[in-house]
Amino acid sequence: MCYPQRMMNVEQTIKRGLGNLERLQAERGSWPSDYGGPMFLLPMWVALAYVTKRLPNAHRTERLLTYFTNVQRPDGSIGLHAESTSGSMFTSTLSYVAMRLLGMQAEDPRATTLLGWIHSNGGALGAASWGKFTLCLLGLYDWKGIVPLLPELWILPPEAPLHPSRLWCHARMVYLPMAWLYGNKCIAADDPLLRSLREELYQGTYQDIAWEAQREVVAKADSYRPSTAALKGVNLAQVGLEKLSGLLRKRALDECLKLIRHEDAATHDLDIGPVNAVLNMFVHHFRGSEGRADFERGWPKFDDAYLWDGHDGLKMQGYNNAELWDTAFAMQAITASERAGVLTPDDTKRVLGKAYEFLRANQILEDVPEAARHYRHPSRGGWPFSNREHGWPITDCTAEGLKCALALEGRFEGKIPELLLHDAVRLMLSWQNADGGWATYEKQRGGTWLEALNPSQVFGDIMIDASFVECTSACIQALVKAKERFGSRFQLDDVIARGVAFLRSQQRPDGSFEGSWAVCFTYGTWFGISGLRAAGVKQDDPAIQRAVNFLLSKQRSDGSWSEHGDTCRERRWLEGDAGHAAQTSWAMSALLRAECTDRAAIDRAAEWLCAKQEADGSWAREPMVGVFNRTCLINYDCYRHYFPVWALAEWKQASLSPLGRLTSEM
Ligand code: LAN
Repeated sequence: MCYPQRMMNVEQTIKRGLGNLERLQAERGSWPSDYGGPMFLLPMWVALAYVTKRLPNAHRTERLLTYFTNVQRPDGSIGLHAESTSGSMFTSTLSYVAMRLLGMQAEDPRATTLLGWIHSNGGALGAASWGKFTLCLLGLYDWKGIVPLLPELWILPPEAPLHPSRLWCHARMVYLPMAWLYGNKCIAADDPLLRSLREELYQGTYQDIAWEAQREVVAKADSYRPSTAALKGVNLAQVGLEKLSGLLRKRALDECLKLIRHEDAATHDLDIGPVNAVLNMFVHHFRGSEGRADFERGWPKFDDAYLWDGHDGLKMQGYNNAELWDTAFAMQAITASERAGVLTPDDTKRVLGKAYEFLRANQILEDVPEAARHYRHPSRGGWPFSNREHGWPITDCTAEGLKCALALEGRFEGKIPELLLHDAVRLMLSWQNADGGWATYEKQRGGTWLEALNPSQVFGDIMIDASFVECTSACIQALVKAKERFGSRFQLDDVIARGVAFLRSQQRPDGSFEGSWAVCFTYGTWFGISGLRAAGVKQDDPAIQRAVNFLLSKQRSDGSWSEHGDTCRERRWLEGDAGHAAQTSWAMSALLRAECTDRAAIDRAAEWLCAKQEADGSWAREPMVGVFNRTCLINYDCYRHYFPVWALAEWKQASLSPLGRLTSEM
């Protein structure tokens, strides 16, 4: 394609893409979207609804069953996530139970194929630990058959290396209600359906199962992190300690409950994520009349926030929503289009004005009450992933939020006060780790050795919050802008330099950076290059050159990039089936930011993105690219709407500059 024609093509694509973004924007300024994918969440919620006699009405039940059916794999199983390439005993077992609790007959072919898969893959006794735990609550598995989750850990001195406050906040907040429920050995009231399930799930008679022997049993399908010798030792010790638990149990359970209720209050009952949202409600249910008020306050939050009726059925989302995160990226795609001269500030006034208002309305203004006593880091000035109501600020969400706030400062009424921007900077500084990087929610608290005690079996790297390429890059980018804006008010040079050193230390021998929160090397390398370049690392620096060469080596002949979702679990590049718009956008933007001299490669990517746009300005639904804990994919449905626009805007901007450079790219 000749140059002027390509330029026009790109410009029209961006304009159509922005029209689409404007259409999808909600009145409150954000971009609500489907955040489903993980398959262990919905069955846990169904279990709760069943136990508490709150099963949904016929229409919603149908939508739930539609979802289970849509994600069922050709072999009858259900995977850890909706696009898994293999079945999981954990999610297959829980989904089978959920489908039956929702009223599906045992003879229904969807149930029989699922159960057939379970039985021919070793049986439900091999479900991963969180599956066994959920079955225990339903009385479908015996508490003797799981490794004890000692509530007493919570009353250890906080300095103890095994104190749960050292865990990654997501693991900590899941194991907290688990400890309470385990400590009380809670079991739902029995009924004929549950009795029948006890016989359906296991081959042989339920009464004859040797429960103690099942503690470490795990199906091959669920064994991503098999027990280490250290974990086996700790498990044995816990079994011994459980027998002695009498004296301290009440105190420990009281402490757990105090922390659970604090989490509910601090998050307006949303809780940090869908797992503890369900488990905390189980706790309140089993507290009986004492827990009634807490339960009634929390229950509506599932409908308000976690449940999403999508194109493939009614599902439980991985978070209460992804709105702040999506809004911050959409805003950056739009401001990049302004810089590229495709739109004027007048054109974007409405959409950016609303988005800015959402940003302002969702910055966190206060620390949680008695933060330290409840193991919470300060929050004030931070931005969350979803909304202020949720209340847990995150390093890179704060960084993306701050970047947007600074870029749009002074353009709209109802300005974010400068003092709150200072608070955001200060919070980011307080989060920097000793290794120079940034983790997700908190500073690193526990040693990396704790991962050897990961009891989840199906997830990797769940135990501690440690520095990540993405979080570090985002914080560097934001702090560079803060330095431009606030001058010498903050001492940022050394902070940024240490961040750069961390990023450099993470580059792999092949030049790539591994991403942890999306698939995978295109995402990580986009962040790696962006962070280094924002900090002033030159385009001819060997780190940049190596990263560029890596990306070029992975470009497909049609100009796109495509990494398969299993890349993250295998930690090596696996080529995807077809060009992927979000991944192509990351790679292309990375090359532009690196001032890659292979313009032809970049132009091919731009043409590919233009050709793939739909008539309404969107890009078609594509394989999920969000990921957590190495194994579970999650759907960031808006990525396909704004990342291509953003990358194309950078392409246009670079094409306009005499040296083919992005001036102020980020
Ligand atoms: C998220 C969502 C946001 C995400 C980003 C901000 C995008 C990332 O850059 C840092 C990590 C973070 C905060 C993240 C971590 C893991 C989460 C919380 C999730 C993917 C959403 C759901 C997931 C959570 C762990 C799901 C529940 C499962 C457990 C294993 C507890």
